[in-house]
Amino acid sequence: TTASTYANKDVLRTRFAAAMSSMYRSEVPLYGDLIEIVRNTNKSVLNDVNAKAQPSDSRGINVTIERLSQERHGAIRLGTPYELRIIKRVFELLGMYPIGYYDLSIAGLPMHATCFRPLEISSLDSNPFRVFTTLLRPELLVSENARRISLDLLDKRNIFSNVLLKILDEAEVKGGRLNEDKTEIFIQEALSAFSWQPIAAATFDQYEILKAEHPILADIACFKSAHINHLTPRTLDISAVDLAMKRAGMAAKDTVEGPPARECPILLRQTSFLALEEAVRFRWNENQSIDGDVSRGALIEASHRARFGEIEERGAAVTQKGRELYDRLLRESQKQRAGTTALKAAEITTKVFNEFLDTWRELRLQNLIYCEFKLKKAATMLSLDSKNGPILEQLISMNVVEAVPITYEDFLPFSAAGIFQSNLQSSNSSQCVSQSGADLKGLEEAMNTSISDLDAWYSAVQMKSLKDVGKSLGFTLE
Ligand code: OOG
Ligand code: NI
Repeated sequence: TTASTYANKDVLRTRFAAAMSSMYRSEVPLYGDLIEIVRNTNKSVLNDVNAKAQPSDSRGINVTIERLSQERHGAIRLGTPYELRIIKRVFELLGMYPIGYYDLSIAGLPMHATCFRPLEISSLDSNPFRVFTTLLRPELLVSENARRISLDLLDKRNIFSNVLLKILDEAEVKGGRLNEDKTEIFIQEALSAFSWQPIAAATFDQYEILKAEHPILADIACFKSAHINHLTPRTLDISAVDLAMKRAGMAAKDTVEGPPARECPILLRQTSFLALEEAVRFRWNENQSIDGDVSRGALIEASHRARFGEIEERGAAVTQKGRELYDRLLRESQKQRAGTTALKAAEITTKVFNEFLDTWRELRLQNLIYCEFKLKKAATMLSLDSKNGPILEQLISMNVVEAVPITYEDFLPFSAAGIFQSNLQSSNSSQCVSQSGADLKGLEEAMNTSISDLDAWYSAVQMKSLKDVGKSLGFTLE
């Protein structure tokens, strides 16, 4: 047979994300419970919106239930440039590309990150699966010993099967496309790189040394896979899900990361339930084989805490100006919040964020958010006059053009850091990292690809929509 049909990347990504979700559900059953809570909440929010006959985007909820019910992000922590380069190739076959740079050293973590996700709007609509992918920066570790042990462990491990590597090679020869008859095996082999491996690659001593330096370091370097450490469904009402999680007895974080609750949601609000204690078995010493005698008693039985459940509510993407305002208000509220209770902290944040306008119209007019412009009705004989202000605004008030806030598809470094910290119970997190700053070039070199710029991406989406609307109206909009 001539197997010349290639898999559609959007379909493949959907299958992969679903397979990963079911793997994680069986590994971490609490994640399954969380999915149920989120599904029920989303259903009732959408019912509400429909019952009130509001336009569905009045809260920035321009999302279909189809997209929503599959929407997830995951996170992995990689140890070496080699691992990152292979992962990049795996994601490429799934139509996911690196966008955005996240410096986590600002939070005392020896790593930086990017997000792999679809870049086309149609692909995002079909399945927006994204993976927050961090890479260890060994050069930031203060302890020589910890650096040596972790690099040694990472150097010895191989998280990818030969079958997977071969499939990647073959697909790339064909221009980065996967034969349909290879999809099942590809999904299985790729998934295994993200699966939980209950027998550690490190000895117990090595684990203890790295964990004392930083629990994240132990999580990155001591295992045989790059286990997915959480999978996050998107909710339309994070406050409601947060409450339901606590009612269901889950040990949830006490504060929600990101901006406070608003009429017009912006960026990203996130919270999580804490990482679970999971059984892990370690070798006594390096002479003991990992794959040989693993019967009970031959290994040290211990546990590790890394994997958790998270939820998020997505709002509008903000412009650079909006982002600067967000960052300033976040810093301000953090300063004022220091040492207060969670309840008080929420109050303070809400008050500080009053400065961030809260109607879609004002947000747009102040150039704080990005919008997609859509033609609402065929327009003939428009009486437009540039003396009456910007043409675009006239079209919007005449109901000819609609401005729909663009959903923020990415992450926030301070929120990520907050999520990391809450799952580590580490007291000395900033002491193990030397001050150094962002290194976008370093991450790009490590993966041998350039990383798309976040702001440029949203700005291009907005511009394209303007151009399209202008074209159908027969003039140029800007
Ligand atoms: C990644 C944490 C960041 C998010 O949603 O901000 C993240 C990690 O814990 O490895 O997933
Ligand atoms: Ni996350």
